[in-house]
Amino acid sequence: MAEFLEEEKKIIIKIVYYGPALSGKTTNLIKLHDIITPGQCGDLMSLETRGDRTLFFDLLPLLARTQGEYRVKVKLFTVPGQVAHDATRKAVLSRTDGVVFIADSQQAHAINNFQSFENLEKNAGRVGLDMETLPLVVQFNKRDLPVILSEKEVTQRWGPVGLPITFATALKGQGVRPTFEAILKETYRCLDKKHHLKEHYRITEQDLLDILPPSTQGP
Ligand SMILES: Nc1nc2c(ncn2[C@@H]2O[C@H](COP(=O)(O)OP(=O)(O)OP(=O)(O)O)[C@@H](O)[C@H]2O)c(=O)[nH]1
Ligand SMILES: [Mg+2]
Repeated sequence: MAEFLEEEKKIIIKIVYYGPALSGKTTNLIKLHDIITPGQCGDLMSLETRGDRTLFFDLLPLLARTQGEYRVKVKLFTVPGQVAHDATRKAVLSRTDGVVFIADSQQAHAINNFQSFENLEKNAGRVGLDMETLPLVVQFNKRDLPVILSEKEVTQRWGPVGLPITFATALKGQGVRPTFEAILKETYRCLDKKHHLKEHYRITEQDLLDILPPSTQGP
């Protein structure tokens, strides 16, 4: 639920990276932090980590430049994927405007992905988010590993869920940007419908996409 701070002329949009343990949620934020220019990107804050594991959450604050008087802040969060941290996942998910679900492409992780997606559905319900209308993009990460589901298998299994699917090797930065662009578009569409961002605030989809620097090559 985007926050509209009328006095400060600021709109805050929240996007949460969700998914099973070690699927690459934090890595996606690290790579976005690497490519977005410092003027539009704050520090990546990682709250409590042990080794690779997020214990609480990560936060990356981004700033979109707009034509109108309102500024838009986009806050990216990750949840801790480990099963035990369900209460934290629920708290981080609360009031989000969009979700990127990071799945692990390895065959051995196929069940974990579905369980984590079911956990997302359950927690969305608990915090009053409607999965039917929530902007959502699914990324299949770790495409560089040897024993993974093929793109065809992923599409067969996840296609019926009816969500946009992207493929990534976040560790090398591949696919991170298209995934972020996809969730920005989905989230903009949803917020514009609800709050008339373009008409009332002169904020366009392109304003959000311009958080990313112009793409020079590939993904
Ligand atoms: N081979 C490979 N490894 C990756 C890729 N993306 C992330 N990793 C590695 O996977 C491990 C976990 O990545 P994280 O980004 O910390 O995973 P996470 O989803 O934030 O994990 P939790 O915080 O425990 O939920 C790290 O060692 C990453 O370097 C990828 O595309 N390919
Ligand atoms: Mg993490």
